[in-house]
Amino acid sequence: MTSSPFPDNFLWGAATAAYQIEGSPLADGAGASIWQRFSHDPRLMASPGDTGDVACDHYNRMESDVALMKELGLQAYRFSVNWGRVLPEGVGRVNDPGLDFYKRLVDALLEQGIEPLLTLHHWDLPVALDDRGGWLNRDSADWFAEYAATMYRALDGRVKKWVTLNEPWVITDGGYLHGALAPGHRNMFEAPIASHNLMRAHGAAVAAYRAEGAHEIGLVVNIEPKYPASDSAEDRAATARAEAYMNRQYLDPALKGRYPKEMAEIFGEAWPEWPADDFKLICQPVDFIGINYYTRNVVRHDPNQWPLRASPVKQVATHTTTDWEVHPPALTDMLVWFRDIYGNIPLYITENGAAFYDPPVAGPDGIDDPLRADYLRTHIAAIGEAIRRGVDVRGYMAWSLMDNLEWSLGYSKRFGIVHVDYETQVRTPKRSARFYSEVIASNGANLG
Ligand code: PNW
Repeated sequence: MTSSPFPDNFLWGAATAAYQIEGSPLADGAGASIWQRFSHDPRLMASPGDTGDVACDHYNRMESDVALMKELGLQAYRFSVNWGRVLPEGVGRVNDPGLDFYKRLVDALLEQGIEPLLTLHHWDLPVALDDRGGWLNRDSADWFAEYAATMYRALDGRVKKWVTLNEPWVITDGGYLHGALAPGHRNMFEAPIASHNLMRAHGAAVAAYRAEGAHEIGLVVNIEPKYPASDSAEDRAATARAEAYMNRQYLDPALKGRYPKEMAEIFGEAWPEWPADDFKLICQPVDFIGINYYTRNVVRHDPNQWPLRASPVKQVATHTTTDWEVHPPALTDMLVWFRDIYGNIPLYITENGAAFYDPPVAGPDGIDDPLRADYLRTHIAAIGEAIRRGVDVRGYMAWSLMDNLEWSLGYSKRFGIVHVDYETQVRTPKRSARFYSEVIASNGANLG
């Protein structure tokens, strides 16, 4: 028997995102998002034909989904708001039926004693704003602050924990540099501008929230620890570039008011001079940082990899069906790394989980997913180890509450602790969900 390293008020929950689960993307007066447009273009989707039109039909099944969360013993639920449901043109006119969906969701959660963690933006930018340049337009900071203020006025007090952006790195790397995600651009000159405007939008939303009388607000980033493949100077420099690009490009400006020096080296002539005043807006005090952790990377120098000149070295290890190495010690390392570089800011693990093969239909005995249950166990234990080493981690959100649309990879990648049968919309908690319920009930004791 080992006692639990997790504090008594540690928050155990699960996470989702609007476009991945809701369905009914245009219902009740909602404006379309860039994911609506992207997923309906089969040339762009790696999984053509999969769209968010129905997804998990959560928009129509919200009450029973909240009841399921209660049954699993979740203490918190992280979800995102589809901006265009609330503001169909992105700014200006508020669409009350859309806003009402999120009010009803928050009320249902609070009624069950489940704490809402609200993410304002998880990638579904309204097309009306994309048509005005999206994140390439400097006005996007004002658009986002207006949207944020609309949400605070509607839900503040009932929602205490707010997230501005989910994973700005994925938005720009996928959406503006490599084109694998909406809006599907492939442009080295656009990527830094989109990143910078996302960070300005984050700062403007934090400032708007302070003006409304804030509770708690934070930024969510994805962090993938980078380890050099060898001790050579070239591999170490490649690792430093990879770490700056993926892990520090957003945290450094938000928490230190500047970009890592490697950014100019990576982007060359595409890296602009930024107005000094912008960093005052970007570097607003935040109450917490949310970290999404899935995997690590072992990195080697690779002159043919554009623009990083670094590439991952595949390890002999278990890999998920998204081909991500399972390596829990890197989660402990990463949390200690964060504290050493940025200070002991309160942290939440806002996503962690794994896609493994599960059948499309649950059998009579449900879904047995030992690899996912083991992924959760070993990663939660790795967080416990970081807490023992003094890192201030306050909560854990499993990704994901249920199987859902894995963006351009579609429905074949199942990340849920609850299985979804997409023909019938029947939800079946997997063995991993039952395991997680026990973790919650024991507050993370005895994980090995
Ligand atoms: C996150 N990477 O995306 C997102 O927040 C979720 O919406 C998504 O479903 C989940 O992780 C699983 O993919 C990421 O390449 C996508 O490092 C890509 C990366 C990281 C996170």
